[in-house]
Amino acid sequence: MKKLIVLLASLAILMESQAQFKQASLHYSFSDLEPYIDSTTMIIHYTQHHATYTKRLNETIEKNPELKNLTIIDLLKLADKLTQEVQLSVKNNGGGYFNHNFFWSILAPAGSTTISPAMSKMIENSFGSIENFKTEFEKAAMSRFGSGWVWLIKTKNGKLIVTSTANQDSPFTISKNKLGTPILNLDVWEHAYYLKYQSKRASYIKAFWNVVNWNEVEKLATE
Ligand code: MN3
Repeated sequence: MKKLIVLLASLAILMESQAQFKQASLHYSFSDLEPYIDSTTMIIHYTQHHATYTKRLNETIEKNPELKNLTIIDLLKLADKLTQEVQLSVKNNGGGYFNHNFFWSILAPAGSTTISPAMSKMIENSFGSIENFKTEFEKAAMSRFGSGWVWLIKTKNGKLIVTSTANQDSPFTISKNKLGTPILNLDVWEHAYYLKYQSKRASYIKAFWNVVNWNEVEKLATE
């Protein structure tokens, strides 16, 4: 069954190869984040949820050729200025497209990366300690009502802050956060954890720390 889903998804991706926005390829296999993120969740999340946002975003771009050739970030920043229907699609499908590509990039198999001394220093400078940072991030993830995302953002002055967004909003579509660059995010939609963790969002959030790609986070923080 899993093989069939992967095969069908691969065909769909092949057919979409002419589209402007494409799902980022994963740097690990669907099962590599086990046991913290299970492979069935990864398969459904990547080949169904993320694929659908991507497909619908491309359909919106096809229907609105004036939006062609913008980067996804420029498109998200522009969302507020678009007509309501296009704005909704850009926020939901464009946000879903970007947020997931970003999420896949900051994940890695457990034990494959660690927080470097430089990254630790950066976190300590903003939160006092790694532990305080994790507590604040977990609190934001737990208190996000309904569906959404939690973010670690580097602001223009270099300070790191934690914030959360509803639905598929991103730091680029939320005006108060537009000045920041995301360097880490976590999907707290139920589809991201329900198969394994059911209603225990807190357990999923704790498990997430095991599969963070700290090399990528540091790269984003120092770009
Ligand atoms: Mn998701």
